[in-house]
Order: sequence, then C-alpha cells, then structure tokens
Amino acid sequence: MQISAELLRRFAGAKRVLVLTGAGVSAESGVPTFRGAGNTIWKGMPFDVISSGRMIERDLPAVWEWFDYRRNVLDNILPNPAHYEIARWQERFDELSLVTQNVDGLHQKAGSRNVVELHGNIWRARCIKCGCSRDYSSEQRPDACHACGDLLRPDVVLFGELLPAGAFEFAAERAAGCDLCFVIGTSALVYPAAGIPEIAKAGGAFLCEVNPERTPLSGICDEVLIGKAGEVLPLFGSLNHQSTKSQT
Ligand code: BJW
Repeated sequence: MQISAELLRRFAGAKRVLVLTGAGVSAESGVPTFRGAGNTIWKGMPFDVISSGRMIERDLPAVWEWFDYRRNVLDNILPNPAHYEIARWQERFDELSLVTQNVDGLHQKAGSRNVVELHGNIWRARCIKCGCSRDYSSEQRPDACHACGDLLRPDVVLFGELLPAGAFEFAAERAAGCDLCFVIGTSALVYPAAGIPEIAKAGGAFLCEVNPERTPLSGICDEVLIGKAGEVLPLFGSLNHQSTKSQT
C-alpha cells in the first residue's frame, strides 16, 4: 500500500479536513465490527433487529442486556494508533471535523475534542419520556430517569430512528466546505451517514478511503488506501510535515 504523491500534497496543503469513521477504526482495539466477517448475532437475533427502534418498544430489557454486554466488553478496551493519529490531526489543520458513527467513545479517549457522534454514545442513557440524557461511564447504570423517574434507554441511534437534532446537518455543512475528506473503517451502507462523503465530493473535496476492503463508496473516491486504519493512518504522522495550521 502506497500513499500517492497527490494525496501527500493535498494532506500537506489542506486547511479544512473532515474525517468520517465507522466500526473499522475501533477493530484493532478489539471492538467487533457489525458486518465484516459475518454479521453480528446476539442471542439468535441479527444486530439490525436487536439494534432497532422497534425493539425498544417490544423488549427494552433485551436491548439493555445487549448494550450492557457491549459496555462490559468496552470497559477494558483502549484506543489504537488510528484513534491517536486522528486526534493529532486537530493540531495539524485549521479545521478538523471528526464525525463518527461509533458509539464507543474511543476517539474522545484518544484526545479528540468536539466529536460529532451521529449514532449517539453507549455510555449515556436517555429517558424515554422526558428525553434527558446522562453519562454513566463512571457509575452504575441507573434504573430510572433522575429527573422524572421514567424508563431509560441507551442513548444511541437505532435503525429507523432519527439522528440527534442538528448532528447530520452540522456534518453535512462541514463536508460541503472541506478540502480533504477521509472515510475510515465504514462499510458505507448505513444512511444518512454514508451520504456525508458524497456531499464532500460534490463540494470539491479530495476523497480518501481507508479500509481493508472496498466499499460502495470506493468508486467515487480519489484514493483508496487498502489496509487497516491502525497501520495506514500512522504513516501520515511519520511524514513529519510542517503543521499546515495557518500562522496567526
Ligand atoms: C476496517 C478494519 C480496520 C474492518 N481498519 N477498517 C436510504 C436508503 C435505504 C435505507 C435508508 C436510507 N436512509 C435511511 C435508511 C434506513 C437506515 C439505513 O441506512 N439502512 C441501510 C442498512 C439500508 N438508516 C436509519 O435507520 C437511520 N435513521 C434514519 O435514517 O432516520 C430517518 C428514517 C427513519 C425511518 C425510516 C427511514 C428513515 C439510523 C441509522 C442508525 C444506525 N445504527 C447502528 C446501531 C447503533 C447502535 C449500536 O451500536 O448498536 O449504527 S447500525 C450500525 O451500522 C451502527 C454503525 O454505526 C452503522 C454503520 O456501520 P459501520 O460503522 O460502517 O460498521 P460495519 O461493520 O458495517 O463496517 C465496518 C467496516 O470496517 C468494514 O468496511 C470493514 O472492512 C472495515 N474494517 N477492520 C479499517 N482494521
């Protein structure tokens, strides 16, 4: 796998960069992807059934069981070189927009700030009645909403549910104005997230995909870096460019 001279030039000169990540960016930390090598199955249910809005109404305890299990897995998991490299890009570019479909919080753990979480966060719970949301990463998951006492659900976006207000719109605006867009570790099958690189491309950005496999987006990418995120992204760090941040 080689990075082209054109991409190196774009990377060195970019001012506004958007990074869209998916489950693959956390794979080398040990977080299972959803699709990849066989679809995730939980107690006989495909993940797109258990991770669907309908399951919240049908069987909320089963949904909690699935998310409690995944939280336990994540408890001992650390960011990998891909997360750290992306976090370093904050200091490199004038504007770095990190948009993730992941709910694991590993970008933040690696030091990324202002992460746009399109699909929520597994460490938060949200009241099904009043909608208030609370982080419980450092405490036992509460049984009921502290504000109104009603039932809580994971604060994640399940199939058939709307994304958090403003999150997609913000990401789309940043995509439309970026010079360089990286699409890292996503199968690009789930919408509206998969539409973000298309918006960046339409706005004139150079589009680069990082993935061990080709995806439906590969065809519109200007460069496809076939490889693991944790191996490919640190190559950008080792280029030892001057920071491209504008001097003020
Ligand atoms: C590596 C690697 C390494 C491995 N390095 N890479 C338009 C057309 C058709 C349908 C729709 C449409 N618009 C909306 C829909 C419906 C639906 C949808 O998109 N369905 C498609 C599947 C067809 N979308 C929705 O329902 C969304 N809501 C919505 O649109 O609301 C409006 C609406 C309402 C009602 C009806 C219609 C519209 C919400 C989507 C929410 C997705 N939620 C999930 C679960 C979150 C909670 C949980 O964690 O359980 O989010 S689904 C799951 O997929 C999760 C992920 O964020 C998401 C994306 O998956 P991702 O990240 O791409 O992972 P994988 O596993 O698919 O791929 C991993 C990739 O990594 C692979 O490519 C590997 O090769 C690669 N890889 N190792 C780099 N080391």
